[in-house]
Amino acid sequence: MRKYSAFYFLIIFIVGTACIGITAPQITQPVFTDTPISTPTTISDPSLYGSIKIKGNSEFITQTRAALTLLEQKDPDAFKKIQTYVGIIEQGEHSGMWAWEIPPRYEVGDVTAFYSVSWYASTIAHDATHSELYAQYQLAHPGEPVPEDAYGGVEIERFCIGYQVEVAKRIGAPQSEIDYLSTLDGTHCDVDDDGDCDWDDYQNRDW
Ligand SMILES: [Ca+2]
Ligand SMILES: [Ca+2]
Repeated sequence: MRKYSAFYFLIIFIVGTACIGITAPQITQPVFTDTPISTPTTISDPSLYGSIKIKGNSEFITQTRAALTLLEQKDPDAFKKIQTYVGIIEQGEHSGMWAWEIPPRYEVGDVTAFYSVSWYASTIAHDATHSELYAQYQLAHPGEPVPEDAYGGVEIERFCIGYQVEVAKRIGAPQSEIDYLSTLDGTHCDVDDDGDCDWDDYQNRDW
């Protein structure tokens, strides 16, 4: 008889424990059921980072996500500007900001994207500034065409490089990248050295 008593005690103990085990998750069930529905949909599409659409091969998407993560973590203000003024980041032959497109698109060549994560990140901030200037002019002059010198040209390049240096420092870019940026005088966009920054220059970009 003593053996049976011990047996029943054991059964009750197990059932009792099991009941607690079942009851506890039921209380928090709404949390557990809500989370798996919303989270995987955002994680499962690596080509979306916040509101930014990334277009390119898988290496490009991985590199772009790394650059955006660095900006988001180390320079939230720059990341906020990028989210506002860049809708698409697309792998391309050259690097340049298509500010007049809807949404604005930053086209990036592999030379720029794969030089380093910090370099790539700082160029995204640089080109978001071109797009920001375009959008600001448009907002201030509704219905008017946006002149090129409102968002491009040597003076604007200097302004964007200045901002890029600040971002590079905040995201912990190596000194070599900061030193290189400080050598740029804004004329890097004039690739064929004829005094302007036009379509010919864009086509001749090796970055
Ligand atoms: Ca030129
Ligand atoms: Ca020209």
